[in-house]
Amino acid sequence: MEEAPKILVVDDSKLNIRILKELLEDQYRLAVAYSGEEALDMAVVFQPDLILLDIVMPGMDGYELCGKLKQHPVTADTPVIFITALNRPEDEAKGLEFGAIDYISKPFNPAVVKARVKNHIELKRHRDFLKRISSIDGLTGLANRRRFDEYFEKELLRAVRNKQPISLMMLDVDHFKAYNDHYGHLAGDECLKAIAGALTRCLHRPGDLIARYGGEEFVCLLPETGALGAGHLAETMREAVWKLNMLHEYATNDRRVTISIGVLTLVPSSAVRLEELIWNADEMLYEAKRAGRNCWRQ
Ligand code: GH3
Ligand code: MG
Ligand code: MG
Ligand code: MG
Repeated sequence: MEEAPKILVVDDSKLNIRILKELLEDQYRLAVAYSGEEALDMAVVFQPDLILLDIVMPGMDGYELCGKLKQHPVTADTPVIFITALNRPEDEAKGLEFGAIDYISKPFNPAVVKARVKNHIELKRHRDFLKRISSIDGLTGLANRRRFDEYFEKELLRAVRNKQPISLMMLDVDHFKAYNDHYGHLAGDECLKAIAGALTRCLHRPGDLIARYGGEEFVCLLPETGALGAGHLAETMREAVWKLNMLHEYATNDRRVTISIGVLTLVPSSAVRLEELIWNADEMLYEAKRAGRNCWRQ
């Protein structure tokens, strides 16, 4: 069963909180905060699907809090609904300008509040879903190239800042055209899924990312990993695919499905460009292909 959506209710009045709690607690998981300052910390930890926000509070008011939430990477996409006694149009306009998705004036009608909350949470879930699938490769379930490029860009900057090495691997299935030609495209797809699974099981560090880069090519990014570690992992991955023991009668060498890997390690300078690194890792992959496939080069 799907877990109930989470709502953070922010209001300095205990009475208001109690009313909203009674209205919503049977359908949602609720957290409450009595001030803007408290809400800011809580929103980051609790990660609600929606925030119901009062405006007039001592200390940080609702507008200011809303602006801060919209600037924080964790809460920027969390919908905020103002629920407030301020009922002039200019208050409402200001609330919406601060990034709120909706504005409800008190006294409110409970059924209307419930309906608006429900609609906004559905929209949020739909947005989350679209965001998730836009970064995933449909066949293998790995990250796709878009996600990889985004991550790579970020990690490259971090490596430059921290003067840490970073390693990049390009992995390509050997003689895959022959595999498709002889076993059919569907079998080819199954083969790619099995390889994706085997490669994923080789990774154990949270910062490592493997993605499907295109067709039968995968790419792997290893932050804070030097040449030795990357070489070890390349060998582990090569072996993992070999051990899948998938018959490939038309492979020139081993009669099973294998991969070749190009490995690149560097401590990047700020001048380095992503395309250049991919190109260099590709060169290493080409070396591995020339050396007979089912091997890695760095
Ligand atoms: P090499 O060992 O030099 O890498 O040879 P190769 O045959 O693997 O390389 P080539 O680039 O000639 O062929 C890649 C093949 O991968 C061609 C294409 O039909 C197949 N392919 C690419 N994407 C998919 C896919 O999503 N599913 C399936 N089944 N096949 C794919
Ligand atoms: Mg108040
Ligand atoms: Mg290829
Ligand atoms: Mg290939």
